[in-house]
Amino acid sequence: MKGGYILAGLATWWWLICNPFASCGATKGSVPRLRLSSKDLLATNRSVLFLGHRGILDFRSLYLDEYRDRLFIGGKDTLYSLRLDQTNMDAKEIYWPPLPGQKEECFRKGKDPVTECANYIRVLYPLNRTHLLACGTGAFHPICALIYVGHRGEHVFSLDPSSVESGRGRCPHEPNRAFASAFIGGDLYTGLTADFLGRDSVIFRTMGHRSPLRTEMDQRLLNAPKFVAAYLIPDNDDRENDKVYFFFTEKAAESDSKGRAIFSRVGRVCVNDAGGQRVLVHKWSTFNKARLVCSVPGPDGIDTYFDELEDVFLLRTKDGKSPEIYALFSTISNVFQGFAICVYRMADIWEVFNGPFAHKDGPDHQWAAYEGKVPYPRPGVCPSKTTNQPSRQYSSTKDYPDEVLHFARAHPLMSRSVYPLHRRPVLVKTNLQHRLRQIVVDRVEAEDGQYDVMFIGTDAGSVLKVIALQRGNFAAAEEVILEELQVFKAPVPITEMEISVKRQMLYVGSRVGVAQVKLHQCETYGTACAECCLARDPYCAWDGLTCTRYQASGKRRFRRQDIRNGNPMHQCLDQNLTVDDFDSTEEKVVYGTEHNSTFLECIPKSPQAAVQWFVHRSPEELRDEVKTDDRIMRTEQGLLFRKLFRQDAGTYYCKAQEHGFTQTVIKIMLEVIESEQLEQVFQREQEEEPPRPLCRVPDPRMLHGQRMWFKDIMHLIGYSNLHRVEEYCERVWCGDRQLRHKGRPPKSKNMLDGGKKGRGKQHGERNRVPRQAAAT
Ligand SMILES: *[C@@H]1O[C@H](CO)[C@@H](O)[C@H](O)[C@H]1NC(C)=O
Ligand SMILES: *[C@@H]1O[C@H](CO)[C@@H](O)[C@H](O)[C@H]1NC(C)=O
Ligand SMILES: *[C@@H]1O[C@H](CO)[C@@H](O)[C@H](O)[C@H]1NC(C)=O
Ligand SMILES: CC(=O)N[C@H]1CO[C@H](CO)[C@@H](O)[C@@H]1O
Repeated sequence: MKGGYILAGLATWWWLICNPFASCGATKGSVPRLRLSSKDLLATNRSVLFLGHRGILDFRSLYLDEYRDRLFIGGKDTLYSLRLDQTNMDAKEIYWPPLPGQKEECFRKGKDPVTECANYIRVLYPLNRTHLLACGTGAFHPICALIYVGHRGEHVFSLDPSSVESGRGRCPHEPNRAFASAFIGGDLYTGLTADFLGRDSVIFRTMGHRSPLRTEMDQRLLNAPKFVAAYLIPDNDDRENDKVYFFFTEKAAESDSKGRAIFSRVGRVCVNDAGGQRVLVHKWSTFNKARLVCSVPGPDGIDTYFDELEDVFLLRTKDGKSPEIYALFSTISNVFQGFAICVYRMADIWEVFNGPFAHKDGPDHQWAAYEGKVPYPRPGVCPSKTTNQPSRQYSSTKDYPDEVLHFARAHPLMSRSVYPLHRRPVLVKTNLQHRLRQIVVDRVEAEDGQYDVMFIGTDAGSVLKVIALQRGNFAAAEEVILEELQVFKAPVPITEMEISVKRQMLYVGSRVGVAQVKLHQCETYGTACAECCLARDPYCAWDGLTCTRYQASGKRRFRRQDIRNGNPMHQCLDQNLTVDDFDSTEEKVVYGTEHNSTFLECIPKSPQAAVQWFVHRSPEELRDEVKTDDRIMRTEQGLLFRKLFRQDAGTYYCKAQEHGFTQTVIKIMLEVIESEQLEQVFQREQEEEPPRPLCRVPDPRMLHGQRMWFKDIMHLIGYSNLHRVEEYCERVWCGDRQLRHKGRPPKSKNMLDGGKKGRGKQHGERNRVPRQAAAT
């Protein structure tokens, strides 16, 4: 059976790679339209970094407080409070180490003193108007405490030492193990392993006025689960029906592959569960779970499943009812690694929970839908007005008949699975260099409708901003990667993401720190209508003058946007489609020596653009497309002359073309130094002090696969004479730089003085509750 599965997987894998709709890595659509480095992001104020007071945060948790305009951050032995309404953020810190003796105890029990035996703050929730609840691992001895944060407008931050108590069941022992929690009405709901050895996997309710509850230790309920998220999602207006949903993966008992398979689940409990009276005392009596399926149909009818849940985001709708669930899945086998995002509707989840229970008569029987009589009240139904009728008074789960509780205990799993919207993922990524870890989604109003903009955090410190365009119900969605933001310079995994629609900001956490990143910065796309249009960013539109934030409710102004097609021909015809303003294009002068190689660099802002080179050799001649051959080659980074001739001198134009929009990226004046002229220079040079090495030969990697051409240059100059190589570089390759010799003015002015001229390159409410669920 297993062999068959792998083969099927392989067949589908090829299909995924080769199907243009399945967003292959090879198609242009899966290349980000704009890539911004962490330096770019900081320089343009797109992002602000907070790395703690000692340079490394060892970040674990955050709570975005929109009411107080503050950001609370939990790290290793520390808590921070930042003010979001001030540019300097005024960071305040609380030092909170493990209880005395716990560090030593942790070390004695064989844990790592540096990476484990500390108090990693993993739980942060608002308790009431003045206090936060914080819990940490306490060096494998979880602790909780109350933090005084003051009223709105004040910036106070202190830990109440008298409030420190055991955090067992509220916070994991481990600094990194996956866990999920939600704080609802003063009760903390957690899905975690609650013991030192990490064996007791359990869903808990603790703290508040409701009685503490837990799941029984029973593999039918939870089987080595990895918890991902927990949310309160009301069924309807009746608060008595409120349920908390847990999203996790676990070993799947019902799969054919003898318990090896991992399935993703959605599980739920009633908020007003009080446990049983004789059976299931202090245990959940309303727990049910169902499989979450996210798969791609293959051409042969065999699906590829993405079974490992990575992250879940609850996209709340305007009316607060029926949120949509965005889930990020992975599948990693020795055959292939892939990621998929599936969207689930609550209506589909409710239907599965209202459907048949999964049942198995004995070890030798198959799993099937339970067809016998289900006792009343149906297991999983919360006690409410419906169950509390004069004839049968079930006002609490404690009143439920033992028969109901026995049935519930034996049938936690639903027979049917939950399938995603359109029965397929909205996004599939297969041949990625990095893994996808986190997702948040913003539903954005654009000129032609609503778009769900996905922000996906990778394990390489970057965030992808993506939209999936659905064309009809059955076709696979088209993926458009709007931007790739390298939020952290280091390739660290992103472990937490939070969105503030109110502030139009993204909060991104990784081990090293937390970044505040603007959701959009429309001017980055460029200064022409076509550039704005090609960006296809639902946040941005051309207002007649610049690329700016699109405001659906704003004054009716001239606005251009084409997210569906990104076709500037339609949108910008009356605007200048060809930004061919030669005078204002950045101009460079490059010197090359006759008979030697030279390189003209041109990297368009959009990797999706096609490049064309034109040359204007003399005023009498017309502008001509550069003919490439063995001697003149086009590379991804520019134009390479293996051997330069006198007649190559002229002005070169690098033009980028994308969807009919043409733009001159750079204008390069190439001057050819004739060999005799050069000899003279070298002779004169020898009589004076040799220049300081300033060499800036293009990195051979830049020539990407063209390494041998670089070798050509070295060969021409001769390896033995390195001093001359440096001189040569300084004069020719660094032609766009002034020489900076101490107190010595540049010589041979006409040859050495190159430089950039002209203008510089343009660099490039809804009611939503924070994802860790709302407090009262
Ligand atoms: C970034 O913000 C700082 C401080 O607010 C400001 O001085 C600077 O001019 C801004 N830079 C840009 C490129 O907007
Ligand atoms: C919040 O809770 C703490 C601890 O129970 C209490 O001391 C404080 O008075 C409460 N604050 C408000 C505003 O209720
Ligand atoms: C188009 O370009 C020309 C010359 O480059 C300029 O004079 C004109 O104002 C531009 N028109 C628009 C609508 O931007
Ligand atoms: C400056 C320099 O290295 N010039 C070289 C250009 O190529 C010829 C051979 O074609 C060499 O002799 C020069 O030294």
